[in-house]
Amino acid sequence: MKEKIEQLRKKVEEFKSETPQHLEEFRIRILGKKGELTEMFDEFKNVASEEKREIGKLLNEVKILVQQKLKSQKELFDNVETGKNIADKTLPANADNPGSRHPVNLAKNEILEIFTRLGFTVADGPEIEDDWHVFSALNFPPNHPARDMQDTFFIEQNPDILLRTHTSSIQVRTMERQKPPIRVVCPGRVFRNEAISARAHCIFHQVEGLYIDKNVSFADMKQTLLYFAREMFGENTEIRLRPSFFPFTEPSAEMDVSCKICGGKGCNICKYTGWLEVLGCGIVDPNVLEACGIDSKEYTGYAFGMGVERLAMLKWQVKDLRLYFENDVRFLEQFQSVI
Ligand code: 2NL
Repeated sequence: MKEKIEQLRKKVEEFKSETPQHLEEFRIRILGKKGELTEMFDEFKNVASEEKREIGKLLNEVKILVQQKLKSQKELFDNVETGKNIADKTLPANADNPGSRHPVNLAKNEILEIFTRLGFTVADGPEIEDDWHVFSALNFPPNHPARDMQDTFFIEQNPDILLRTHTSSIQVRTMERQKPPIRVVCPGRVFRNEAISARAHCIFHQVEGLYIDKNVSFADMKQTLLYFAREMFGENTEIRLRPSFFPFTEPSAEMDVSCKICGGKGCNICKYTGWLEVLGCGIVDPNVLEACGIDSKEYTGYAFGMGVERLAMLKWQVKDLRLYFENDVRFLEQFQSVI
């Protein structure tokens, strides 16, 4: 009897459950009606009275050991399930919940992938910038409203140090550093001193693009952006360009894509116009090229810029921009299946 108890003790000590079901089977095998320990307690009746004290003690010890084991193994599963895996840091991650990429990142990656397929490279730059790279080099007149405290975040009231309001500053740095031909896309966070609403946020993401070479035309830009629109929103997508104004491009345009929700018939997403505005673009103003050390008589170029949150809203029909900033897992986990 003593030997049987000892064998059971070893078995219990060595036991490690792989799944909650496995743990329950273990419990039944030991403590169930016909369980190994239950049967030993039954046999206890037949133990000689001089041995009862010793055997009884051993049996009770094993019973406590089994209960402790069941409790600690159950805790492990509970912790894994609730994500606070505090009991055993060496356990493998819970493969059922590997997390998901943020939709803004998914949209950004897709935009960058489309342009890199066309030969664009990706460039990066600082979020804290100076007036030159954000405004002056980009042909903003001295009294342009974007330079106002109301629109731009300045650092310690210093009018020369600010948070970039667009990623064009990366392109300015690229032009200063590199000779044409230049083909870059510049993703990044940008900052604007705006009230937060369903359509605007003070921090958001942009991707801008720049192409400079000899004889680059408006038609080149149009065809590249048509390719982009069809890759991003589907092969039947149509585009239209409306005249617009930016200080850094001339001529400038805004690009709409045909609404894929209603197929152009009109719905509440496109506000019954059949078109969705997705980006701004234009031919780089010669003043900008000259400011960045590029001969505007030899070279021309086009540029474009888009808000990543806005494209992500259109792609997945999200009506409120704030969802992209709140990080509510009930929203984020809906993007699990998107690569
Ligand atoms: C918009 C419009 C645009 C650009 C960005 C650019 C950059 C350089 C020179 C010229 Cl370095 N242009 N960028 C051009 C046109 C439009 O963005 O609505 N973005 C969200």
